[in-house]
Amino acid sequence: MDSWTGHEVPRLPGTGTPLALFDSARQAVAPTRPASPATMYVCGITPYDATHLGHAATMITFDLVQRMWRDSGHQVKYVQNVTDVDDPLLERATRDGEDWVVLAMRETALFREDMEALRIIPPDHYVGAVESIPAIAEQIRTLIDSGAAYRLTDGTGDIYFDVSSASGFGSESNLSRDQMLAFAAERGGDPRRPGKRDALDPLLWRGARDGEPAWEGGPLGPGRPGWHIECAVIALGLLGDQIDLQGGGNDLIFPHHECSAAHAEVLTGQAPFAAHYVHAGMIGLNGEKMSKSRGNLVFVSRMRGDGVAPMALRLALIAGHYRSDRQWTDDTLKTGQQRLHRWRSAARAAGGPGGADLLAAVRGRLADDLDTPGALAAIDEWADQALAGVAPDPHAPSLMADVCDALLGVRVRD
Ligand code: 5CA
Ligand code: ZN
Repeated sequence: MDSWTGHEVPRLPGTGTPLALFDSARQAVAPTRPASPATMYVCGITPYDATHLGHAATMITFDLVQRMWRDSGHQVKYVQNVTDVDDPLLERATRDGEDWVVLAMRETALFREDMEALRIIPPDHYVGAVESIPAIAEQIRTLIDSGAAYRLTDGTGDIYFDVSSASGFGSESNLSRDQMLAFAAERGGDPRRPGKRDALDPLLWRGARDGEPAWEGGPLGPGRPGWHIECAVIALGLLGDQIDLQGGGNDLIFPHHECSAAHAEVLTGQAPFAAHYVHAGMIGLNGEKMSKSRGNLVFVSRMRGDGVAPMALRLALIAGHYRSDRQWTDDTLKTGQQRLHRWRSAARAAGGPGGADLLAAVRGRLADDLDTPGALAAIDEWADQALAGVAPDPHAPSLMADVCDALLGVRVRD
């Protein structure tokens, strides 16, 4: 499906700093060593509601990764999916008496608008689950042929992945079996379903049910794909057998990324599927994770409609470290707005302290597992001095604006 429109990213002088990121599999910050091109897959929205600040924060996180890699001279190939058929989408459409296709199209269109407003560099491929069904069905057939998948005998036509076929199962999330069982139950899995070989086996193909959309699956029978196989197949098809980074929010560590990695590794015979599994913290409101099921959402489109500058939202969301779960409050927004105002004034100053030092500081902070609080502090300090008229290098404000634009995606020029 169509992506959104990007914008020019300024080239910065000198050489970028190699990026290190926390990898959930290794449980440590490790240098990224991207291939040529660098390959990144980020789990995108299930479009049954508008984009909220949590989605935005996660998308901004991976936008920063892309900007850091580009700054270091890497070409980046970026793929993001849209889960445009799945239980929550169908349930919402039924609840509201709406056509699920229309609902998905409308919310995806709004997401694109929000991403563009937030200056997120668009993915090279923005791919829906529905358009990927033939490829997904083919890979499920391969899994069945190799004995890694099996059909339940209860007449539903449902097909499951046998987790025992994946020798590395568990290595992405590092959880105990009890924790895995609890997360599976909480996040779309069905550990209590009878007839499975292992309670953790995830659904690959859901046989057709009355009142639900279904597609021809050839030998699979009519049905629709499960969730984890969607991301595995889209990533493998467009990015290759092993990728540099799989990303998403930390709600996807298990079962989603564990299972999609297991699918991919069994299909390709190569491990690890991703060199880095990178997870953004949850944005919460009133003490709870922002989520559609809880209904405590702050929508990006609503804030834009209220006249909030997208760049202030961006600054507000990166004021905390991407990995920390953090609460959204009125103060978070206010601080972002004040910072944007101050940075814009400073970018208009006649001069400022040396821009090269600022560039080195921001590169250094971001290269260290995207330390945005550190990067913002360096720019704040520069802005204070520029506004105080200290050390007036006349080229510094222009470089500062380019640094904000290229590395943080924050436009401070009028
Ligand atoms: N379609 C699947 C991924 S394949 C999905 O999780 N969709 S979603 O709409 O629920 O979330 C889209 C992305 O935003 C995912 O990467 C998810 O991890 C992330 N996300 C969801 N809620 C939050 C939140 N409150 N804070 C930060 N990120 C979030
Ligand atoms: Zn996904």
